[in-house]
Amino acid sequence: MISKQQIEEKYTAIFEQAPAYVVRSPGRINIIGEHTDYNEGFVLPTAIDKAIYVGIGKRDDHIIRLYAEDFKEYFELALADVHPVDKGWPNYVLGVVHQLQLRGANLKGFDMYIDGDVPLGAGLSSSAALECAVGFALNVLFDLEIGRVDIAKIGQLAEHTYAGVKCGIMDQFASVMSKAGHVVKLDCRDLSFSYKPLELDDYAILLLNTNVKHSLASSAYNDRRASCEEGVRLVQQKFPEVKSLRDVTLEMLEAHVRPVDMEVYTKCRFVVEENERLHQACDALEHGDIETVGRQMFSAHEGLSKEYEVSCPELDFLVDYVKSFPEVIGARMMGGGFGGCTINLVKKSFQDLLVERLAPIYKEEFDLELTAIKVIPSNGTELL
Ligand code: GAF
Repeated sequence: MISKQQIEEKYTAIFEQAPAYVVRSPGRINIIGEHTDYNEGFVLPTAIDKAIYVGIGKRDDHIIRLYAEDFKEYFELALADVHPVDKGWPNYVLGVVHQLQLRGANLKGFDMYIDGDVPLGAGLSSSAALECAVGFALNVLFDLEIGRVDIAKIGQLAEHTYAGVKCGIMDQFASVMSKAGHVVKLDCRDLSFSYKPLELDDYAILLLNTNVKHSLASSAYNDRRASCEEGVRLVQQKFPEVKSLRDVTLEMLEAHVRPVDMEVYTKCRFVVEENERLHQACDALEHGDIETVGRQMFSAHEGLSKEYEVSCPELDFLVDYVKSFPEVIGARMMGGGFGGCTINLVKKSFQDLLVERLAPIYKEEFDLELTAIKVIPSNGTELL
């Protein structure tokens, strides 16, 4: 946790006056429903108690000045000259500014200080958290009167245009809309949603961070999305009413995609099955049947690894290893893939022992540290 006072002090030291506002925008986990969001399916995420924090204040000119604590770096640009830059992190701010400009928002210059405790590259959506923090902060600073869901959509568009990842809406929606102690069941077609209490009895959610992010992540993500669109295009030749994989059945895939393109078929089948797994897990959660939730998580990992092919040896190793313990009832890779964290449903009393046993074995196998992260389902973006 980073306090409001810490952000205010740092901001003041850098920009020589106090910030007008401090905003906290969290990272997220997702219980199940991976790569379903951009196929208009369902997801089951929630925000966590790790967040990006920004301090923001107005300037008298039309300059944007940024400081990122993680990189100890400044960045400056005129509002009239906003464009994607080579350096990574400013793009998440500039992308949001650009989207607001496209909507005709009346922005002036501002100073922004950025800090956070969401581990970067761990698949916990630090980038979405930053986009939403920026959108939320500019909204209050310039009285833009933009609603929360629109802030999420602006963040998603920023990711498409300034980070080059054609992501779905899950991460930004979870960051902005989550409610403490609950998961959000989100229909990514019309963005209708409901909150479900996350009651896990004797179990806890434990994240295991592989501490790797393989470089093909963004391009492979966009490739998977393209495969899904190709599958839809093939089905549409027979069923023009089909809009996305959400409307597609396994029978349709079998008849109209499999004979044409086995690769596309396998990817699409994963998405259709994953959406089904989500519904079953969600029903089980509502009935307190945690074991079924866990089983669905294990089978989601199988699909993500073998069919959708977005896992990596480090993630597969962690999921395989925990399977041998009766105290771990579910585990899978989480998020886009190719690194980051696994999400595990573990008996509360067994969490520390599990990490103690697993960390040296993981180190031996990959020469990498394993980091365990205990998370608490938390509220979405807020003004501190
Ligand atoms: C990434 C994306 F940003 C999300 O939109 C989602 O597609 C996820 O990967 C996979 O479920 O986090």
